[in-house]
Amino acid sequence: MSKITVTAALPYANGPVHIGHVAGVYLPADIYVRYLRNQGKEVLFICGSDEHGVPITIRARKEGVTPQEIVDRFHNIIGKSFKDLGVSFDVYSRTSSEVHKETAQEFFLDLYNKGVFTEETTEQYFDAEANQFLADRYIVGTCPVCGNENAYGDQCEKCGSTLSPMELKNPRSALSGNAPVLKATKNWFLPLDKIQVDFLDGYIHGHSDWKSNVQGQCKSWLNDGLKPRAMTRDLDWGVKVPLQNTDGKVLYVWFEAPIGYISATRELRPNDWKDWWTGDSQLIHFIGKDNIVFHCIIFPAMLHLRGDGFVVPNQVPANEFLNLEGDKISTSRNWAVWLNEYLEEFPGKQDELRYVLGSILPETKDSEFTWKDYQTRVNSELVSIFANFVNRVMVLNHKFFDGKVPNSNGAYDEKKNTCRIELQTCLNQMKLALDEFRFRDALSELMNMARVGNRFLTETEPWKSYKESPEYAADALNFSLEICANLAFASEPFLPFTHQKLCAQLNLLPLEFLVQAFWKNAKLQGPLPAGHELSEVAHLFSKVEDEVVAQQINKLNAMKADMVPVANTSQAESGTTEQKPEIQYDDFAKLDLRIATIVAAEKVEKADKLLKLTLELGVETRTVVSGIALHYSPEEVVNKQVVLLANLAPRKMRGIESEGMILMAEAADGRLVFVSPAEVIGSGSGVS
Ligand code: B3M
Ligand code: ZN
Repeated sequence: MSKITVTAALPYANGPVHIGHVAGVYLPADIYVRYLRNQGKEVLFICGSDEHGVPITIRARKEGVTPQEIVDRFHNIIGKSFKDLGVSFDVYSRTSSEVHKETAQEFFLDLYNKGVFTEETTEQYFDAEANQFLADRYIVGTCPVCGNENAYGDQCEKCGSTLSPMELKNPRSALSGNAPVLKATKNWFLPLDKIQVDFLDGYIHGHSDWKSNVQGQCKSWLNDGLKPRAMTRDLDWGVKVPLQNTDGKVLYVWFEAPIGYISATRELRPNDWKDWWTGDSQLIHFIGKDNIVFHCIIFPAMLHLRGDGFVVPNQVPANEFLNLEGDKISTSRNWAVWLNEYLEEFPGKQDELRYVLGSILPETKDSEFTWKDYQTRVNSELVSIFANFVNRVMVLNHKFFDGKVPNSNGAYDEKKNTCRIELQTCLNQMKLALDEFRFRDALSELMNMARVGNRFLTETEPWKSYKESPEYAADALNFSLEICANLAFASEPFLPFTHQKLCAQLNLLPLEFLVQAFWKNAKLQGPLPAGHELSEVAHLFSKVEDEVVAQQINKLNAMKADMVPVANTSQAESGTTEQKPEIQYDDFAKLDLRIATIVAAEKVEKADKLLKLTLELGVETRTVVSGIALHYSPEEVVNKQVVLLANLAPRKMRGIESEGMILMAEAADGRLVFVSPAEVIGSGSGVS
């Protein structure tokens, strides 16, 4: 039997994961791996934190800590939140580990010794003051396409153009603000142009079995013609280049991160890790659409050139993006539902989130999460159909048959056979959908099975028949329990917590062999033996109240508002930096802007972005909560003079009444800078 290595994209350890990550990558991957395991297949589920790359160094600079401190913090938060959601990795490793460094350097050296790389000396932007070469993200300038003055060296957030640093007009360093100089530097390039002809064209066109969104993106890259790409960078945070005289150079993050899958396998299976990456093993990558080129073009090219029997990816079922309440999910704008916060605020409701996200997975196009939809699906599907059916069956069995499985006696054989055909059809559809990575469709079949159960119970009404003809009630409830057991087995890949709870209620232990019997051939399991003792009844799901929805939407809007007003939102993933719609003077005149002096500051409990400030405005003092805690410590801001929007309606943030808002400007690299008077002036002075 072939081994199957299933990987999930390594999340950047520069922040927590949010529901977009879960729906894009981790939930579909977990459903699929559970499905394979339940069939008794040899599968490893591999993941870990991606701990190099510029986003991490940007956050470290913002917070004034080391990159290692950032990745240590978020590696643990991310790993715990996946575990608590039931994402069943066999290993969750990290790319700052020694085994990864060794594996990545070995891989590079192997290709180097095979003469794969071309050595090219190019001119790169260098910041003389910071004494370092500048990664694309650290170069800012005017976009040649749309004129945005805060475009990055690799991309313009305003018009979406992919850029190279040399295309920017008036480039400046995001580190020192100075104009960078061009300096010669040698790096090692992967000749993708050559590899395209030798291997990639055939490989990609050979995969007509890949999802159309994946094929489409790959073919457009091939049609544009691949270009050599540097696999080393002049940076100090990353895996060092394992060659002489390469100080200050690291492996390109997208060269070494996919090797993280290999090093994580090595960490897990030191003795036979290679068996999972060579021979007839299958390799399946679960990713988001922004990672397609790295998993379908660059990494396969690396594996192919490595040779030594390394396999190349067989399947890359990439998902599109999940949006949130009508807007793109944006970490920098705090427009996200963070997984760790959901798990904290909704204890024991992992499967509600798995079910709702599983029902809206962005498998072929972007999809939308709203809290209203979360409430509707939980209340009208999980509670009203699935849980309601199970609960009625369990209560009736405890009431009429002392909590034991009653005898079946053929009373409803015809109806039962019809139901069994329907249930088996649902299961066949479920299996087909899972084999084709259509997890939404597969999950909908689980709910269809529960609908069959509900209809059977309603048609047979054992609570009525019990009085006159208890044998009818017995037959009906025996079969209803059979459906419950099949629901328990079928739910395992999707709702593992519900699977456990339902099997416990049915007193079905040990589970493994029962679940495998069900999934091995996707066959319905027969009735439970008469007399089998059931365990206590327990509610599987509870309704989501309107207040919960309102509270979550308020939280989102408050978090968005917490983000201090910035001169422009040139942050990654944000909207446009376009000028806002024109206003009249009268509109401006409504603003009461004052100079205020910060006389006290403190962190806000459990809100790593917020500082509580006490401002003095001449005769009065104000309390203002501001989202600058990641940028300034309380000590740094005391005695600063700021501009306060004094007549902004007060609002509660984390229980604190915030009376106004201070103005901040945002630098291109994301730093927040105070808007202050050019010289000290009396507090309370008006600004106009
Ligand atoms: N760290 C995830 C991202 O681009 C990236 C995946 C690496 S998988 C090797 O958001
Ligand atoms: Zn632009």
